[in-house]
Amino acid sequence: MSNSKAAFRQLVFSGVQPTGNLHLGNYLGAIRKFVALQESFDCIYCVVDLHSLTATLVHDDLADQTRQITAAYLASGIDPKKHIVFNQSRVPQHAELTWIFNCVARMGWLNRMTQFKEKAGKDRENASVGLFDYPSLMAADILVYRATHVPVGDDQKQHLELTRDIAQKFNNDFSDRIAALGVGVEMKVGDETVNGFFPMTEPIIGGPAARIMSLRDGSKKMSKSDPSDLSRINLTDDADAIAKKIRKAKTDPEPLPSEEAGLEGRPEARNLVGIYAGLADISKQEVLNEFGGRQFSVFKPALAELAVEKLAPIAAEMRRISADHAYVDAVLKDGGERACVIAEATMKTVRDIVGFLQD
Ligand code: AQP
Repeated sequence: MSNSKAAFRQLVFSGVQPTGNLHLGNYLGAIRKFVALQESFDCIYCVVDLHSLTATLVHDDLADQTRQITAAYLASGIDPKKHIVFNQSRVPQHAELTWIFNCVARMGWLNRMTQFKEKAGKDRENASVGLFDYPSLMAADILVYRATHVPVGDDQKQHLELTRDIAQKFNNDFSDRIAALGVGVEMKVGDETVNGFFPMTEPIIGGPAARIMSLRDGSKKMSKSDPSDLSRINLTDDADAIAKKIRKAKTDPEPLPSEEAGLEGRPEARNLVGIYAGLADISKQEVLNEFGGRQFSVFKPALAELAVEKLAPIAAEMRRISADHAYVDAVLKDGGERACVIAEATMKTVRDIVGFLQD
């Protein structure tokens, strides 16, 4: 007997933490992809304020930072009427599903997460339980909407793999109940066709800008929490700041190579070429076709000009939108209400699958 549905609804989910100034890595690695995916998917884009407590528990300005990320979404071209834009804490089902996933996920799985190791550093005993559990909340964020696709930067790849592991274990552990309730969906897992409630979510990672590195150190990713502001280009930087940061970006003394293979072992050069390619929406090889053999004294001003051309309109629009608190708050409220309807429908079934007594 098979009373399962044939396929999952194709749905995109992703989020950004309100933990400080958005930078070029967040934009090229994530937000620009969010914008492009609107054309072919229904999308849910979240400002993940619950996650931000793992970075800083007591924020002076969490509400304003939440508005700032929302403004970046809208200024970049996300349409909050056709799609859903909201802040995570408005939808308590994320936290509810996290608890169930905490009981599905294994300590060994979370112990392997490199982001926890990097963020906790040497003082693991003093790291918050929330930081350790971050990937479980991320899995719940995605699966509470049964999202099939998640655009993220390369640094989130391991968390997406964990999300699939959690979905698969939930589907296996509760397979009899899922079948008895008739709430499963047929899907391929490896060579097998299985019937599960949660999809095996696909990450959307890639392109020349999947991992933008610090402008000061080509081995470290560009990050909001890097103490050096010169390490990143903020979306709100003005033209002078962008030009200065690119001028001061670390490089090596060689001219740019003509072939991509020549970027091997030159992390700073590879990073700047990747940034140019990401901004111009071309491949690294196409950048090298134009700049191969040229010195950084020629390439850096061209990169600065391109960055200003692409980012200045977004920065201006962000300033305009984020000043309009009433508008931003209304977008988040409306998005939260629509997200809640989907999340509650999932949780009602999850509660039945788990066996909780409910009305
Ligand atoms: N350097 C990067 N290159 C490409 N993509 C990146 N992302 C982050 N840094 C880069 C992607 O941006 C999205 C949102 O990230 P986030 O703010 O939720 O968390 P994060 O990855 O922890 O970002 P940061 O800037 O490094 O913040 P802090 O310093 O607070 O930890 C994600 O899709 C991420 O992959």
